[in-house]
Formats: sequence, structure tokens, C-alpha cells
Amino acid sequence: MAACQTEKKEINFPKTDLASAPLIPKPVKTIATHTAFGLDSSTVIYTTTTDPQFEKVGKFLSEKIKGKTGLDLMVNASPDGGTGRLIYINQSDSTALETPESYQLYIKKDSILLNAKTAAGAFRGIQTLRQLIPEKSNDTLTDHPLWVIPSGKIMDSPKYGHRGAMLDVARHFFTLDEVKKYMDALAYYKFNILHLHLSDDQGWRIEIKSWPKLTEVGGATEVGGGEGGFYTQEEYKELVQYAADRHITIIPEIDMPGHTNAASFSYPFLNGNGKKLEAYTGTHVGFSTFDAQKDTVYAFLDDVIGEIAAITPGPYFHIGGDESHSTKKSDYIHFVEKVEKIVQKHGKTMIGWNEIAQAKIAPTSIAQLWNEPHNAIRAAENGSKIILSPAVKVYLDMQYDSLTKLGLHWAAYIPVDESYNWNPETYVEGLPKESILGVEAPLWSETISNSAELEYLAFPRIIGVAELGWSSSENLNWDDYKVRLAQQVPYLKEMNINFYPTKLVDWEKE
Ligand code: TNX
Repeated sequence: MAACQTEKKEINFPKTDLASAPLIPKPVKTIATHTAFGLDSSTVIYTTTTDPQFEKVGKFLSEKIKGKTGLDLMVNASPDGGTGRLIYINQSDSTALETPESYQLYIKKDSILLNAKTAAGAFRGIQTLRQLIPEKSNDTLTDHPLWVIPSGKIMDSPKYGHRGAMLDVARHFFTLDEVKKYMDALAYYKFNILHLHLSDDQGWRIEIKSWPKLTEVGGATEVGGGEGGFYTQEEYKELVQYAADRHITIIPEIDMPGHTNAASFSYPFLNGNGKKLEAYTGTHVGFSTFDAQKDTVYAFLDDVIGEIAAITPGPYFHIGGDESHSTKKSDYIHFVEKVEKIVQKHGKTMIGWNEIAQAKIAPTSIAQLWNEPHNAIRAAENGSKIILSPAVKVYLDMQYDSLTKLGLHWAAYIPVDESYNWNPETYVEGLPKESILGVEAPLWSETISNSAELEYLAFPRIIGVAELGWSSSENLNWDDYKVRLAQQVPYLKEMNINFYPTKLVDWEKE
């Protein structure tokens, strides 16, 4: 009883400022009211219960709060008859919520209300809330630890429905745990897409039951001669579920007709370059190709795409299509058009790198720009949507500068400000805004083979890409952003994420 009485006492919060909280991506609109919500052990989380997905979001929040503060908050149950402060995650049909991922967050002294149309929106909203919880409790305001969350309103909505990261697990294999760790950070910054580059010359990384040698032979190699690896279909499903729990969609990519040495080495009838096949563990590109004239190649692809499509709940299948320098142009076009039909037959939307715009692709298919604006424009003129991944801005495998040990620099050296300082809406001259599906940052893995190396190239640049994909153009500002970026250090440390401490940012000292 005594505890309850303490709870009800007014707390004299120090003046807070929600508007200067280090949120990334920066929300569309923030209004500070300069008092606070005190998060403590009596706080309870309630959610809409008609949609079980909302309850899951509540549980996710509770787990994360426990990890950060040690508080063990109940979800949709209350320990003491409901005297504590309340976090309510509410399904709302308000028309002010413009997209499925939009949310509104109202933080008052005694309650936090999060409104969203869908569980995905609620999930994005709780990331904002997580970012608002301070590292340390304030132990002077009350007789027990209290985490002071600045009060006010946040109205937020993503600019793009596609905010992605791509990971190349083919050049070097990454384990389930390594991929999950990356996904945890992506979710924290509101990404909703993880594109997995599952095959290349150096390795084939996903079990195909009807063609077992793909992994037995093609899965056993990687750049530099290491042992490679692959995901069984059960393991891939585990990744898909882990992503779904974070409202992230997995896009599987099987790169073709080039980048196919590992597949052809496993099944030589696929090969179209007429050369003797050997395992490849170097880093050149453009030497391999499927035979675009053989029916058996398309029968094979029907099996491969069918098996992957069956365990991929997301709407997309990525066919690669880049750098097919050993495929005749007419064969390349024929190939892309045939494979598009196979992808569609299995109920998926085709995505391919910008080269696919040379073929007559359906307006529903999507082109991913990496190096050729003219092909992106061509695809857009055809009605296709475009994903922006310009190598000179968001290739995370590009070195920061000439001193960076990991990474490549064929496209550019990309310092942290360079990778943030561009506007997706105007980057490709002549590309209408309406054609842009979103942004995606690829991380190719020729030079990296574990989490620490992956993170060193990805962080902090990937955090900036999160903001480019989510925040409105008016809210993009390097000077403002770099101050918020500096304050990500406690999160990165807590998550044990390695990052490149660029001198362009005045990093928060611990
Ligand atoms: C180009 S970008 C590639 C990849 C390489 C990357 C290295 C693209 C679609 N193809 O095969 O890994 O450069 O930066």
C-alpha cells in the first residue's frame, strides 16, 4: 500500500525538451511540453487485444525495456490493480495516420499513448520510445529508480515504404546470429527491408531440395578460400520469422545470368560461357553466365525460384541481373524476360539491378539503381518503380577514405557526411518522385567475413540511410543529424556494435 501512495505523489521533473532528443530517423513533427513521464517498476504496458500483433509489439517493448533498464514490465496485466503509470499501444483508424507505418506518440506525465493503424506502425513507434529512454535512471527524484522520458507529441510517418539494407552472404558467408544481430540494429532505426544476396560466383547459400549439389558443392566455397556455408530452408525460415517479428520483409536474391559460377560449378549444364569450370574464390566479376538458350536452365530456375518463393512470405524475388558481361545482349534480354515470367508464376514481383531495364519488363517489376541513371529512367518510363542504391553514396562496402583497411573504392571513397548528404527525391535528374519506391544500402562482402568487419563498414553510414529513407526532405540536415548521430554511442556500445569513429562527428564520450 505504501508503494502505491508514493506513486501517486507529484514528481517535480526537471524541464525536458522532447524536440532536442537524439531521435534517428528524425520524426516529421515534434512538439515538446517540457515535463516528463517517469518510467519505473510500476509502469504497465497495455495494447489493443483484438489484433494479436499489437500484443506482440507490447511484449517486444517490454523485453527491450528490460534489457536497457532491468525493469520487468507486465503486458496487458497489472500487478497492483492498475495504480502504476501506463503505456498504451492502441490500434487507431485516425485519418491523420497516413500510411500503415505512421504513428502518433503522446507522452504525458502519467501515460504514454501510441496510436497506429497497424502493428507495423506500432512497431516503428516503439523504436522512437526506446530511443527516448535514457541510459541511466534518475535516483534523486523519488525513493526508487525512475527513467525520465521527455513529454510532448510526435506525429510521424515514413517518406518511403521501402527502406532497405542488402547483405551479401555469398562472397563471405554470415551465420544466422550475425544476420540477426544486423537485423536488430536495422529495426531500431526503422528499416523494413533486408535484401539477402544469396548466390554469386563464390558461393551458393540456400538449400534447394531438388538440386542438392548447389549447397553441397556451391556452398562450400567463399572469397579467400574459406569454408563457406549455407542456410537450410529451416534456417532461412527462421531468418524470415525473425525479420517478421521486427516488421522487416526479407527479399531473397539469386543473381543471374551472370555471377553464377558457383551454380554452374555445381551443375555444369547451366554454364553458358563455354569455359572449363572451377571453384572461384577471387573477387573479379563478369566472367560467368548461365546458358540463356537451354530449356533445362529455365526448368532448373523454375525449381529454384519455386522453392524459395514457397518459404518467402514477402512479395518480392530479386533476380540480380547485374554485370552479365559474358552474356550476349540478346541472350540477356531473352533471359530476363523468361525469368520474369517464372517469378510471376510463383506469385512474386520481380526486382533486378538497373541493367534489367534493357529488357521489356512488366511495369509491376522493379529496378534497383546502382550505377546507371538512364536505365532507372527507362524503367520508370515503362511504369516500373525504382529502388535507389547509388554506389557512390550508399555502397557500404566503399572505403571511408584511403586509410580504411576494409572495403573497396572502385565507385568512390564515401565519408560519413557524403553518404548522408544527398536527396533521394532529386538525386536522379528526370526521375519522377512518384517512381521512387525507396532507398536501400547494399553491403558487398568481398573484404568482410564477420560481424565486427560488417559493422565497421555499415556503421555509422547505415544510420544515415535510415534517416534518408524515413525523414521528410525538410528534416534532412547534416549539422543537425551529426549531433544526434554522436549520441548513438550508448546504443552502439550496449549492442556491442563496432563502428567507424569518423572525425566528422564529435562522438559522445562515456
Ligand atoms: C558491384 S553492384 C557489384 C557486386 C560487387 C560490388 C562491389 C552490383 C549490382 N554488382 O557484384 O560485389 O560491385 O562493390
